[in-house]
Amino acid sequence: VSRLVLVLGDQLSEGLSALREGNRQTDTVVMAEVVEEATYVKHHPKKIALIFSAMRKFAAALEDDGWTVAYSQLDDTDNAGSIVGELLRRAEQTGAAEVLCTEPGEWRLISKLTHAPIKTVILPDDRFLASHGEFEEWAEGRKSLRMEYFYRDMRRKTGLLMDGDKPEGGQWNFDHDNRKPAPGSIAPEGPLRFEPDNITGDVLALVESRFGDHFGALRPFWFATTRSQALQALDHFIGHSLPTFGDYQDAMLRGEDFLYHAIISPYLNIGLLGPLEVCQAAEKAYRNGDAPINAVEGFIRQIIGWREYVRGIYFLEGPEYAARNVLKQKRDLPAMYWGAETKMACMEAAIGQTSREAYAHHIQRLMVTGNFALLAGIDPGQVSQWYLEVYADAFEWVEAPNVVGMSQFADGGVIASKPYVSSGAYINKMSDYCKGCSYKVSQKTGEGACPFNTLYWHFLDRHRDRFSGNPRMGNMYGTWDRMDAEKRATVLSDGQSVLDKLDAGEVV
Ligand code: FAD
Ligand code: DLZ
Ligand code: SF4
Repeated sequence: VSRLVLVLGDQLSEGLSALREGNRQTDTVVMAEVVEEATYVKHHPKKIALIFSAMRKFAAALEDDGWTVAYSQLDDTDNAGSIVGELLRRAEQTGAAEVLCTEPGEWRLISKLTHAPIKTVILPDDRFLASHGEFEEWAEGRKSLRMEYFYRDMRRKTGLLMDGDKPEGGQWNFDHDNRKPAPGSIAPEGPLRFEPDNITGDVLALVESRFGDHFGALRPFWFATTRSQALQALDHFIGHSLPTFGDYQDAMLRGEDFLYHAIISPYLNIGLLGPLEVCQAAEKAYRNGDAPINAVEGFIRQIIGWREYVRGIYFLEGPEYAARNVLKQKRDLPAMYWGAETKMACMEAAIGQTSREAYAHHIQRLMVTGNFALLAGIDPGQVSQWYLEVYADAFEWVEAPNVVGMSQFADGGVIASKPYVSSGAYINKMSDYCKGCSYKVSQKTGEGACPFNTLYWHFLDRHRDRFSGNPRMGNMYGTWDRMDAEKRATVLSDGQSVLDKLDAGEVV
């Protein structure tokens, strides 16, 4: 009997479990550009274009490989508009009575497939290093689920950067050598860019006409859209940026959107690259003497550590995780997140490049836009939706733990042992944003004071009950309590005026 083999827009991997299990003689692959997936949040136009273009090229490659592919373009007149709708339509066309698919990266879609009125077999997504079972076993009985210990297990499991049963270089983690502020003059190579071909050109025209109202610039579009291009982009990173990746991983500079970052998360997350091959390429550079251990260890940790760990948390914690809001923060997301005017140079830089490139690096996401949202008491659901919309690499399995958990502490500390909050001093140390900002980072109170400075204390003060007993936050509360009472009152009232301005829709 014939079956349908579903391949979703972020499952563009030759070795996908559903393709391995399917039969290219008798089954039909179903791939569909659908309005429901393109608009369940209003994704950045570059993200939609990346996915559609890569889907079209992946479908063509499957056909070359002997598969029959039923591919639906978004504007096909009979397109049913949703994944399940398309499966039912293709089932009727082909007479197939069963769907084979690989587990989607989002509870929303898992639930739709589970409840579809056609028999659907969901296979594990084994493009990750740790299965759900392995993660559950690791998590079982632990008081706290810290990434570092999970990461060490992944090093042992993969053999990456191992020297027998010991970590290469004598330590598991070289982060004390990383995190330098960026020096004044650097000239990072940036990511490899690809000229759109005809297929991408068609997709760009489609996205422009259908999703032109979504936040962000569609052009110039330069993402890799095939596996072979993604491999070139990886090579380019390993050759040009990996050696300095560790040093400047946390730095931020005006006019430098990419620094020494890899810009491979969109390719990893849609399946054009696999995590192990990426790490092996980095390890090879180390073994050949082309990149130092601090850079290579740091890079590998992001992928086999953080990336696998957040996925484990997403599936371990269940469908309700993304909606958590333990701090009960309720404020609406300010218009500056959608490009409205702001006087804060750091926010303008991070949001501006997000709009242009559908990209910002980890520290911009965590310590600028994320930090501000947390300090300003923004509803974490709205914050999470923003991240899911604006980044080309955002899929809920990776976005939600990073935003709801790591950045907004809305999960109550499953991921982070304390909230990632800071005053303006951290941003000033790691970036050149504060020079030329309308606010003064050194000013703690008054009209021109950096909003991070006043909101930082406002946040700690209003969440005192929850955090003052946290041993990692004792110093912060100690500093606050030693400030004289009058100063504290001024800081709080200045912080409150920033919040009042946000509530009134005034420019901050
Ligand atoms: P590099 O800095 O060069 O790192 C290499 C790779 O490590 C990345 O490609 C990525 O695959 C992996 N990685 C690094 N950090 C993380 C992490 N915390 N979680 C998972 N993988 C990681 N990453 C996403 O892929 N999708 C998201 O939706 C996403 N949302 C985020 C939201 C917030 C608030 C924060 C703080 C981080 C988020 N991240 C997300 C993690 C990180 O910011 C991006 O993976 C990274 O910026 C991607 O750019 P890059 O390829 O240049 O990464
Ligand atoms: C994100 C996305 C978009 C924009 N469009 C499609 C689409 O048209 N067809 C498709 O199969 N997948 C798309 N995707 C990816 C899915 O939303 C993704 O598989 C789920 O969010 C689970 O990770
Ligand atoms: Fe951002 Fe404050 Fe620095 Fe301005 S002064 S760039 S608001 S940290």
